[in-house]
Amino acid sequence: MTLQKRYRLPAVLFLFSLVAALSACGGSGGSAGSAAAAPGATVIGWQVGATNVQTTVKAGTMVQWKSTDNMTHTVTSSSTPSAFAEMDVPGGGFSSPMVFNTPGTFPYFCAIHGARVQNGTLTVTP
Ligand SMILES: [Cu+2]
Repeated sequence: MTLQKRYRLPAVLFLFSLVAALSACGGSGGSAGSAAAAPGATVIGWQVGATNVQTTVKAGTMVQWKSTDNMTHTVTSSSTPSAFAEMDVPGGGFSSPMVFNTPGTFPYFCAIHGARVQNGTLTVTP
């Protein structure tokens, strides 16, 4: 085995992981959001500075997040593994409606502004 061969494989692996990381970052999230509230949806206000937002709903409830500061946000699960697909919240608009059928506690944050200034927990009861 030559010295050259020894170094070639790790370099290729590094490039592959870099491409994977970049494409994961470039993804625009699960949904583009919507302009209006869905009928019957529980609407959660979502803005920079909204921390420890606590909402409790019954299983089967439709939930939507609304940008109340006209800025674009995300609703991103902070569980590992992720408990739900990331949602985009367009500035001044709503996330796509999402029905939570499984009881549990779902912490989330905004991936654009960061968990420090934007985080909450959705609790779904049976
Ligand atoms: Cu945000």
